[in-house]
Amino acid sequence: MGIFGKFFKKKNNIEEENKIQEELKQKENIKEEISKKIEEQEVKILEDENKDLTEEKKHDDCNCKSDCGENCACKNSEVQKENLNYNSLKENKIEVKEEKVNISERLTKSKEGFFSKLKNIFTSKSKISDDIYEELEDLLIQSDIGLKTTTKIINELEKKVKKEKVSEVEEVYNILKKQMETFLISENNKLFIEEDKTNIILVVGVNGVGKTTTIGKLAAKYKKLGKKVLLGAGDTFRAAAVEQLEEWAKRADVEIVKGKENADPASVVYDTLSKAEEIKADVVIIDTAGRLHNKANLMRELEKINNIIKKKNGDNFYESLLVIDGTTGQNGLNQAKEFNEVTNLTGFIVTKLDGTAKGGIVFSVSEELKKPIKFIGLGEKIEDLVEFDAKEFIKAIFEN
Ligand SMILES: Nc1nc2c(ncn2[C@@H]2O[C@H](COP(=O)(O)OP(=O)(O)O)[C@@H](O)[C@H]2O)c(=O)[nH]1
Ligand SMILES: [Mg+2]
Repeated sequence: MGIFGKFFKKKNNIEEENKIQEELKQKENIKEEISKKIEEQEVKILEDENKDLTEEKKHDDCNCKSDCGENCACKNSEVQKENLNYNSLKENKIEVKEEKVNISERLTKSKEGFFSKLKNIFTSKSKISDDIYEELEDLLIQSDIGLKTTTKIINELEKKVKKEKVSEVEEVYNILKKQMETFLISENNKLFIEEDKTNIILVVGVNGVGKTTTIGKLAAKYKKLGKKVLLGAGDTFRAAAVEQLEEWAKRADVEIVKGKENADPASVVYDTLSKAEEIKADVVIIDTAGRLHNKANLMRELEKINNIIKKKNGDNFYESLLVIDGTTGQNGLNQAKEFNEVTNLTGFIVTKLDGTAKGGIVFSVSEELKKPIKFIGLGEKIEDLVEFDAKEFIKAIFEN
């Protein structure tokens, strides 16, 4: 082959190679697009599942027979009367000593959003008029406090202002502040963790609200207090869920019991409680799956888990905490109502309050379900879970 022949052959080879490279690149792009589409689809399925759970409204034992709105008191009225038998508990509770997280700083979004507007309503008026109540009503609803709780707040405020013959606008603001504090249930808002026994904490809630993260944070807290902590990986729907809890167990330096993927969650709970007996654990925290297709499934699953706990724990008290994502607004309240129907909740944990300008859900779950918020999540790190203190919370959002 002459020099030109060689040159053209080389040129052809290069062209061939470029073509192959181009084809490979195109294939890579298509692959990327497909996996993006699959991912989007998966997220949508997940969202739909969670929506199902909150939107499915079967009011079997509700007299209103229509769609329960905010104003329906069907189940709530019973729930409100429900009295947890805390008195039977011994007094030797273990207190969680908080590492000081600056709540006020973490709630900056809420303060800048809703609560600064609240202050404006009062500072922009020189005398008390209906405008104040109207603007206040709009703002409370916007902030996810919900119609029912908002109406109650406004009515009580108006009554008090009239009764006490208040004439200063600033005084109305102070009354509102005190009143909102009373809406936050402060009885039994500490976790009941006793000495010399195995304390069980069951953690429930829909997917993505922050259950596993919160469990990791709780585990670290009790470990720091010198307790023997055991985690139960009851979310067996995905291998990744077990791995995530395992990661947290490592971080908090505590033990974990896990089943195989798709194992019966109740059997994992059983194994966890057996292990707890064996190692004499002080605190057992059980993770559960939120990816349940509908209320019937959820009910069955939780009933099984609760039965196993009762079998092992007898009639002894155990914590059953619902985790609510603070950024999901009134959806969170609907979830609380749904879960409250199927399991005897002992309190709530509201997460992601660092990421929302509307902290209103804190007021509506506490007021409507008459159960305490025990912890709030203020970030993704291990120390970002703080015991809920109504006074401190009000102070943080009402003051600059
Ligand atoms: N900003 C913020 N993110 C949180 C908080 N709690 C949980 N998360 C995040 O929420 C996402 C879902 O949490 P995960 O624990 O997996 O939820 P699960 O499905 O209920 O177990 C994760 O990315 C967490 O880091 C919180 O208090 N603040
Ligand atoms: Mg999880």
